[in-house]
Amino acid sequence: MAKYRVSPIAKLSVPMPEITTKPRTKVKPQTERPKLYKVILINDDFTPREFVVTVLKGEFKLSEDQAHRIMITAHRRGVCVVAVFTKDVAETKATRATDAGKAKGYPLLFTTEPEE
Ligand code: TYC
Repeated sequence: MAKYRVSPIAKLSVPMPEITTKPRTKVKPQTERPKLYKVILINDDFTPREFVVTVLKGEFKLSEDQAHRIMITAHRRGVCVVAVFTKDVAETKATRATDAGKAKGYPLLFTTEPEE
């Protein structure tokens, strides 16, 4: 009667390492916020104050009072942030507002710059 032999595979088998996994605590936000851009009003010596106010009200949907404050700030300090928007909207509004001045022969200028 043949004796059983221990299989060479069984002799070589090693215990499975115990793998522990740490649950993830930090999760990536599902929706990234779009970068915002400031529309900036630049002062000049020629555009009439009332025209600047009219453009601000028309293009940026500001009240008479808000538009007047922004115009006066740019007039006194040289520049004033009008509002912040996504890049496309900021650039479109700055261009349209600048073109409104150009159409009347004024050097009125609106620029855009990214928020920190
Ligand atoms: N400085 C202009 C004036 O005295 C008025 C003005 C204000 C023009 C703000 C541009 O961004 C401006 N008529």
